[in-house]
Amino acid sequence: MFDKLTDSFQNAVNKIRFQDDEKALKKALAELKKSLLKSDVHHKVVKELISSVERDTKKQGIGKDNFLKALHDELVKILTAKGNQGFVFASKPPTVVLMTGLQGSGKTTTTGKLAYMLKEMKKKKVLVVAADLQRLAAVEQLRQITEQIGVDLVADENAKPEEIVKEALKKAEKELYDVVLIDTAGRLAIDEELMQELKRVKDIANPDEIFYVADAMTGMDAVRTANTFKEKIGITGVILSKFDADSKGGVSLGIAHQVGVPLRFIGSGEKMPDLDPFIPDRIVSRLMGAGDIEGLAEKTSAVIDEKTAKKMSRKIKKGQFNFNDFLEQMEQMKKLGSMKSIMSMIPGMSGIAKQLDNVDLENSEEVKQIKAMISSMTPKERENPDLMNNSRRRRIAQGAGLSQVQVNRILKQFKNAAKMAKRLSGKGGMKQMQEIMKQMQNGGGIPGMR
Ligand SMILES: Nc1nc2c(ncn2[C@@H]2O[C@H](COP(=O)(O)OP(=O)(O)OP(=O)(O)O)[C@@H](O)[C@H]2O)c(=O)[nH]1
Ligand SMILES: [Mg+2]
Repeated sequence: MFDKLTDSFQNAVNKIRFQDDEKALKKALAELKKSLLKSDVHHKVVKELISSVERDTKKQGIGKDNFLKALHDELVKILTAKGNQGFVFASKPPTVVLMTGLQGSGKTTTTGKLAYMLKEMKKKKVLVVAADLQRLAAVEQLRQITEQIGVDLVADENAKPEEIVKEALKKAEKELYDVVLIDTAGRLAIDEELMQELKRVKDIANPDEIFYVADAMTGMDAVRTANTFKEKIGITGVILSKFDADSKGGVSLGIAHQVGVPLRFIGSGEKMPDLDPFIPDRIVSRLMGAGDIEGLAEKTSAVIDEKTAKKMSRKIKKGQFNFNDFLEQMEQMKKLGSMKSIMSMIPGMSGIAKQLDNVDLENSEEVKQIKAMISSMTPKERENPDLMNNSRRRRIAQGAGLSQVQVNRILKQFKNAAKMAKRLSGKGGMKQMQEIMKQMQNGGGIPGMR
């Protein structure tokens, strides 16, 4: 997610040795400045960062460690604005959140993502409210999203947004919802009439939080419009959507500082799990290539049920991992979001994450074929693929729309993968794993899967 920025920081840090002179520091700072500007970080923010890092490094003595520490501390400072971090619940439920933003910025998608996160990770009872009646298809879009994630919706195409919000709050009170998320109409630009509507909704909703959803691809415009919304209706947090499409990422470094409101979440894809909390010290750790173990642990522990994980690892150790387990694992992986964002949270793996740019595990041809094949197999065969003789294999291939060669190849791959997993889970497995990672990094692909 932050590949380019991480590269910039590493390049700068590499310019300076463990003990060094002023000339080296100047070089490192120049490199840092150049690459930050290239990543679209605002020039004022860059200037402040550079001068503080220079001052602090000199004060502590010029060298790699002190430079790193100064950079780390300064980044945390710049990314931190007064206010809440991540999602904060009101002391008395329900926590009411108003979602605002320009047209097409990603409000509705982000509302769905927040609802999904609160339901799946925090086990909260969430109510979504469709207060966008500008666009005819808006209510339908929200209906589809909430149905998909299994969250309740209050909508009425014929009522005014204020009325819907009133009704939703009553319902939330009565039925003990933990969180109410209000999706509002988009504005093409800062339009007075719609601003007034938003103010009326705000007055009735009396929200605990007002999030401004900004499209990361709009760069500096995101900062400007966020500032206007802050002035006109007051916002308590910014969410940057479409961060996956914004290859530079610089706007995320400046926005909290420039708007004076914390950046709370980052949207990194179109799917529901593609939303990450933006917690400054964790982000800095990721930016410096040190991963985010805390974030990873939070994500996996909420999604992966411990009992299943233990059962799986026992099976893997015995080499008993079968096609039923495979389907179960795929379901769990789906809840974690993109492979790329997971990899970038593991220390030292940001390099690999970069190469996973276009890997969509769920929709890859390979996985589609495997799923088609599994759906044509009987439960017994899924448990024990050796039961399938030639004629069964032919039938399965027909049923799945595959050739028999493809079926045989998948079965063989699966056997190899199970063997490899067994080996890796045994003694010295970690070391072998590292070897494999190294091979992958050199562009060799996943051994045993080809
Ligand atoms: N790649 C990517 N696409 C996103 C992200 N968030 C939203 N989108 C896409 O952006 C488009 C607009 O998103 P919406 O959620 O409908 O935006 P909106 O702000 O509700 O739009 P209006 O209701 O018309 O104002 C959709 O196609 C989304 O799939 C993201 O984080 N990454
Ligand atoms: Mg919308």
